[in-house]
Amino acid sequence: YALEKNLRRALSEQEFLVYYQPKVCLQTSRIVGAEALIRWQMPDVGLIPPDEFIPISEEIGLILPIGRWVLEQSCRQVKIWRETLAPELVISVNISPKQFQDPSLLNIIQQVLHDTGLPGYALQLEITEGLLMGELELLLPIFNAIKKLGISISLDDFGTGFSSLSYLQRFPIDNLKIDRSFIRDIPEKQDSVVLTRAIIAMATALGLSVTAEGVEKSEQLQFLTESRCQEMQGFHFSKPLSATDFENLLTKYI
Ligand code: G
Ligand code: G
Ligand code: NA
Ligand code: MN
Repeated sequence: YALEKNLRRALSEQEFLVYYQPKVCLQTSRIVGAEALIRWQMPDVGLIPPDEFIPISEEIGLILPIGRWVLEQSCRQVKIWRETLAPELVISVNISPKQFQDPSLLNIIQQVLHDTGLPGYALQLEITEGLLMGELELLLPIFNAIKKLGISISLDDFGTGFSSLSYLQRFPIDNLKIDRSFIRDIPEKQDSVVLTRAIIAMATALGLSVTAEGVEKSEQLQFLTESRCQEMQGFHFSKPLSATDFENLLTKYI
């Protein structure tokens, strides 16, 4: 209960921060995107990671205002970076399944794009496989409306859930994000090597782009380049950074 009270206060007292982790194009080695990752700067305690407060925020419904705040904050920031440092930067925002159950999600997204001036094609939504197990009839219209705004959709943590590959045909998905549990064991574990190659081949055949997350070593980078993966994210390149640090990184890459 104390946590719940603190979380409500965090929202009104603006104790949340957005961190940004770069996504790098394997072909050009340039930063092409950023994933927005929320942090809680709790007074006298320090920086609290999302794993410790997103699940409870989902339970108590606070994920709706928090999710809206992250979307607005990160779209506003990336609009500025596109104008000053990186004209083609795309922002990826994690969207909880609970946000998809909210009938006003589409309105909120439209409102945020309007208020921040960010074009829809500069926004990507990261969703998880669990969401796609919901009712197709309810979800598909929302997905289609999102796509009409030019927004792209990425399937996060791919390979870990109860993914049915038919989802990839039924929903207008643009990108697969290979879960870092596969990348972690490359090149040591043959299973992970084979599965990652297969995921990239399948995605390519379906016309989807692929992002590898959790890239930590240059051997992994080399493997992904040879396997024609398009994008990578991970500590090998950078951990998630504050807006100031991300901006410094962008400045170096001009
Ligand atoms: O940044 P970190 O690796 O600690 O993130 C842990 C988890 O929290 C990740 O799975 C990430 O998707 C999730 N997460 C981070 N920011 C957000 C957010 O703004 N909204 C939602 N729904 N999840 C987030
Ligand atoms: O579930 P999701 O993909 O949204 O998780 C993003 C989280 O992954 C972030 O919290 C980030 O800190 C973490 N992360 C990003 N890159 C790496 C990496 O190279 N290694 C590890 N162990 N974690 C990473
Ligand atoms: Na994510
Ligand atoms: Mn992920």
